[in-house]
Amino acid sequence: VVDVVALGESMVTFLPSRPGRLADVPDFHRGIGGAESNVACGLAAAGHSARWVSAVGSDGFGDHLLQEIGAYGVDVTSVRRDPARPTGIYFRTAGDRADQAHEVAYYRAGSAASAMSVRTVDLAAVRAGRVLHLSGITAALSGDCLDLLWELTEPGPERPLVSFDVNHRPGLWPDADGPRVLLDLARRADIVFVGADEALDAWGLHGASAIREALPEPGLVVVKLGPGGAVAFDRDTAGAQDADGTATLVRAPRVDVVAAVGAGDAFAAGFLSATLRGLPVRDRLRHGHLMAAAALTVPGDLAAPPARQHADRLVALDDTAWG
Ligand code: KDG
Repeated sequence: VVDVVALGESMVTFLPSRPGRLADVPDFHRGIGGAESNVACGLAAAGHSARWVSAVGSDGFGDHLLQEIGAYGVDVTSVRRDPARPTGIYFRTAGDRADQAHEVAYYRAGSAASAMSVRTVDLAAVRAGRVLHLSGITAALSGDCLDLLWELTEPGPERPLVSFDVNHRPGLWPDADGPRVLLDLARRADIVFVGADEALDAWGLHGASAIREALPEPGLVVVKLGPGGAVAFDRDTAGAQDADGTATLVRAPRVDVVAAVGAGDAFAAGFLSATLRGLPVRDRLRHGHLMAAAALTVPGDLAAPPARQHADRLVALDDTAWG
């Protein structure tokens, strides 16, 4: 059994060589992006067995994604090569300063991954992990991709623990259905990751408790509060009479942010790694923050996480070190 399977589209990313608007940037560095494969890479780097399931074109960018993600130790053997469709790519600016707009230009409509469906994806390979990590990005890619998520989140004996990162990307949704669909999907998951800002944008929900009330089903809901940290509502381990579950808030370490992109994925990887190790919720949040801190301090999506022994020592520091 693999520890974690992550399913979703990955893309070759082009990052500007210097600050500025996309209209002005003269050249770009190539990187890799993809929320779900980022989570798989983070978990593999943290010592877990991880598989990424997706589709890429039979093109050089597809080769590049398989090489790079495979080099993290992620099993890429279930990624389909599609000779008829290209690998998606995207360009973005860092948008790290508050006064700087964050621009994203996707070239992914009609990509190989957007054609994933219950017919083309190896469902047994997707369900073979202890944890299946999905995100709301896939829901926006196509009707077939959305049907695939409904199938994978259908309750049943074959279903692994489903982790779902809401990842609301308004620019990807062709219509106004996104928020409603994302809420329905989140309600079918076992572990949900959502930013307080995206819950406000998508669902008009103010604050962590309102989000928790809107998601009564999942055993565990993690609401990310940016620099304020993250709060986990853990219904699974709460007493039967405690209908709201227990809430655990852990503040985030303060770091000099280079680029926020990838930080949510790194947080999910740290949290899931600690979950697989059976650690208590407070320590899962701390491991999430440590991996996110590493990702926040590099321009690309992925950063090498602290070694497990080192991370464990940081997590074990007393509450004064964690604010
Ligand atoms: O979380 C980082 C991702 O947003 C980035 O890698 C690109 O997957 C991506 C997307 O679809 O926005």
